[in-house]
Amino acid sequence: EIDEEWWKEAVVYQIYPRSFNDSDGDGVGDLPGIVEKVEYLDSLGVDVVWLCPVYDSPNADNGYDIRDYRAIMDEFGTMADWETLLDELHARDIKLVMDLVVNHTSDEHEWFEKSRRQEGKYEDYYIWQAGERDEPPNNWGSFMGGSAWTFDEVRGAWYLHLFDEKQPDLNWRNPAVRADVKELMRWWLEKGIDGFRMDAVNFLSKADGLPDGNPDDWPVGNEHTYHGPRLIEYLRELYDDVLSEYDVMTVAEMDSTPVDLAAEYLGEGGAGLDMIYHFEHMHLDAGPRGRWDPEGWGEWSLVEFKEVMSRWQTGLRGRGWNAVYLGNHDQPRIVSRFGSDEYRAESAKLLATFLLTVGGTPYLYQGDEIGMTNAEFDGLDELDDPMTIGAVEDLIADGEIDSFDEARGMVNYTSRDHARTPMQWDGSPNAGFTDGEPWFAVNDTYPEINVAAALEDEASIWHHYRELIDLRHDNDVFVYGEYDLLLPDDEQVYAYTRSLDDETVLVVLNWSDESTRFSGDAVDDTDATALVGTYPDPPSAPTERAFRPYEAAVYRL
Ligand code: TEU
Repeated sequence: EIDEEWWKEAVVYQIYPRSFNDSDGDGVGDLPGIVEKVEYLDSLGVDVVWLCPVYDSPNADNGYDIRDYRAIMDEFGTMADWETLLDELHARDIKLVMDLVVNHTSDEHEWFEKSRRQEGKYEDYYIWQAGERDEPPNNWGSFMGGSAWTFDEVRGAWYLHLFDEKQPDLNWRNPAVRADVKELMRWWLEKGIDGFRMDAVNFLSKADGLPDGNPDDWPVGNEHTYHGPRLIEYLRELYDDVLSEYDVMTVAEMDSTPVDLAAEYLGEGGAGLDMIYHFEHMHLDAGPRGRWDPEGWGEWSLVEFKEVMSRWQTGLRGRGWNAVYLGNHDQPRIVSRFGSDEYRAESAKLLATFLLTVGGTPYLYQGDEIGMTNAEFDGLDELDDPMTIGAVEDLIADGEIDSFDEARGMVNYTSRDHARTPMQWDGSPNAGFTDGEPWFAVNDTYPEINVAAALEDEASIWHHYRELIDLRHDNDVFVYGEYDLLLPDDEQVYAYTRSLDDETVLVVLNWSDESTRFSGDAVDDTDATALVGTYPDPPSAPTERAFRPYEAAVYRL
């Protein structure tokens, strides 16, 4: 028995507001700019928008460092603009999910200002440690490079920041912190939002005693900060005291979550979360020492990818619901990573076919619907992302590399900045993103890769997304059907069926740049009909002839 829920049937579209659409010519995307594009989102057919942080912030991490949870960032507009956006989305039956960033605040948040001055109840709002100013409390490293500890001159003590030094970690052991978080969640829910994407929540509970971490890990100490002893209790408290009262969706970002642990976090029988972003497929192509290893990045195998995805598809059966994504604002572009720039259109359509036919709620990231690709960065001065910059600076400081040049390949493969170049709306200067000077350079592919061109071409990636979204909306088998992997050891073909009641669909993806046949011994395709294909003339039956490079097709059996 499957419980039907609106968020299981939804297609989610993620917006990174800074890079989406600028309405006032200051070079920064903004809320009125998104309002201008609501019609566009509706025409694509998405059901939910996940909006990355739009709160007041000094922008040490593009809004993931929040100064005031109840105010809108000046560059993005006003609360009235945000309300207009909510209304315009709701008028078209599109829901709005907000980013909830409560592992940390900005160091400019009022709570931190009071905490460093040890004012009243705020004294223990963050993770403070006494000690000498030249000896951090332990060896933990920050995601943004350097130590995870900064000595605060005002308080004369160290504070923990797993991310930038301007992102101090909140002390979740303190019930007053949890009460304040619950209050701000309720404040937004009462405004009528439809859910939260919960940022970095696997870090909320730190290990007792703050022990040193394995010095060879990245970041050092992560085994003591991921999935800490009280995490389930904290999540459950948010659910019991707030979330359970609203018909909203939650999706928690949780790096390094094995599927069995995910099952404990999901659902009313668990910690109450609806969905989790796991990262197992994000780790496949990292070097031996993680994402910022300048050696060995970029290698991954389809067999392993299928094993990971299938383990989650079947592992949550009856226990939870998947969130399916290939990219977001923290990852490189999906075509350049999991597809091929050379076979850009073909591979982008294959990736779309996968995202929209596999089990779980699909999350699309802005620009993927037109097949945007990675940019080319020639030096640190061309980058914005504090994580990439911190990683390269650490490699140089540790003597592992001498200069940016030795990290160039890695950066141009994996930097978070590839996802943050402005959205390419048309072929006019700055891709129609802004009339001013863009805050971040537009990818120079825009004369060819842009929304206007994609809308005009019936055979474009965009129209393929549109077709698949319709197909999913019209056929429950793509939402609720059981997933079964075929040919697990095939190095080129990813094929699976989805079955619901007496209906079975088959998805065949030639995930390679060479033609190959689908050896369909496992399925009976005598009555197969092609529903969607990525080339103009899909094989009429899956075994009829070879699949061309990156060719994908969906069949009803
Ligand atoms: O990302 C969290 C994050 O960086 C880790 O979960 C992940 O382990 C890392 O990306 C591995 O490469 C969220 C936001 O999505 C990100 O943009 C923010 O910078 C970060 O939190 C801090 O708020």
